[in-house]
Amino acid sequence: MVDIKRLGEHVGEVVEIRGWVETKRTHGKVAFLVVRDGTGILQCVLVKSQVDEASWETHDTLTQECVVSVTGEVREDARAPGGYELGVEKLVLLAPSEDYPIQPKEHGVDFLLDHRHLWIRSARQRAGLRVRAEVEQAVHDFFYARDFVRIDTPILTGSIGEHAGTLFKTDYFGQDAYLAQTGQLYVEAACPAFRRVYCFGPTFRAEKSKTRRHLTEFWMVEPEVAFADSDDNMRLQEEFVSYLVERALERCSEELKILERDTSALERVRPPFPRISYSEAVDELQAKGSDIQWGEDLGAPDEVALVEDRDLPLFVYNYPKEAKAFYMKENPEDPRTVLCDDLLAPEGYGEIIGGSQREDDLDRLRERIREEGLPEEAYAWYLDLRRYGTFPHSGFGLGIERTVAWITGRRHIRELIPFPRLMNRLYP
Ligand code: NSS
Repeated sequence: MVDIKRLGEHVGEVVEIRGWVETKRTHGKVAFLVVRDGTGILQCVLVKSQVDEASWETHDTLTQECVVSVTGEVREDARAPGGYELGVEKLVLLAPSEDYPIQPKEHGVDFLLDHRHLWIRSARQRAGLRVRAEVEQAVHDFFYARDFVRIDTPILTGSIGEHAGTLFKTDYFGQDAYLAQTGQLYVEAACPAFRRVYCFGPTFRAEKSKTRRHLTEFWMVEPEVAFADSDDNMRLQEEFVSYLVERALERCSEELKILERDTSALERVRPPFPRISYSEAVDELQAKGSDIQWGEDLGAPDEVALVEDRDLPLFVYNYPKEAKAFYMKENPEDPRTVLCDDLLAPEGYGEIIGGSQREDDLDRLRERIREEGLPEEAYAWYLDLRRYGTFPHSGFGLGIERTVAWITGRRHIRELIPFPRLMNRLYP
């Protein structure tokens, strides 16, 4: 048995492939099957006079998504998808598939999400998920090449990582535990051990919003670097994002074509990215007619308005303290603000990264924990990091689904995770 992807190495040979039937067309004594084996799709041509009777009879019974074994000669054919076709000699049905629910017609999105376990076989879903897998691989390659050590952080935690409002709480042998909103506090602890670290895993937020940008379970990559300030942090972000885009362009051109992504905008994504301060952003938004007031966090429409005339991702830095998390370092030049940044993707995709320099002063950090009303006991270990050899450090979190939605040009991030978890969806 050979992979469809490798057929180029077998031109002129008789090979067997196994896979799922996508379509079948019969014109009198000739039939065309399109078979998918997970590595590619292949057109298989059956001529009644050239196959045994059993094979021809079998072809008659084939339905969408049944599994077949097809044996035949590999022929080069520029018009065929993938560039090759199979001149069938033998066809065997390996498993039936009756009344496949997803038909080649328009289905409502709820129906498709209810059938997500089958929907992921469809061409566009496959393309999106393959880009995701490439981007994930690129994440590891990027950090590995730069001497980062990967740290796997816990999913069950006792301290709140971001904000109390979106916690999934569970009982941990009589104690409260939370599903991790972030791995950040733990990569900060690993920083003095390895200097450059990152974690990459699922994170959880009980988001009560049903937007196209929110999942309750999403994957986040979070690097943390010792002796890096907020500027260094933004430089790492622009290099990182440019690399992810470049890798997708380089290795997923077929998939981006299937998704009808206009890649010209992506090709321009190179460092440096423009930067504006939060205060400048507020001025810009007010000039555009928004009623945002200094101090408020930017909403999704604000983010869209800021990027609409720009074709590169945009950094907005140094937000007001009250709009951001407790661990961010106060800006010495304007204590109303913190040393942080959000990276907004172009084309209306909004925030894909949140990052900051961390508060490294023990007393200030303790004060912030108190101000936020967080339980200090749960952060004793985190405060220890400032007690025993504190150091300036910065890091950020990039949301994989939002990033891949932007790269693939898909509107809704739920399509870029194999099995999305949304406020009203735990099935399948
Ligand atoms: O809340 S963040 O802005 N930042 C953090 O969690 C920090 N602890 C990261 C760090 O500095 N190590 O989230 C970071 C990114 C954000 O920009 C989005 O791209 C993504 O995580 N994110 C989400 N994606 C999908 N769904 C939801 N609900 C979501 N929330 C954040």
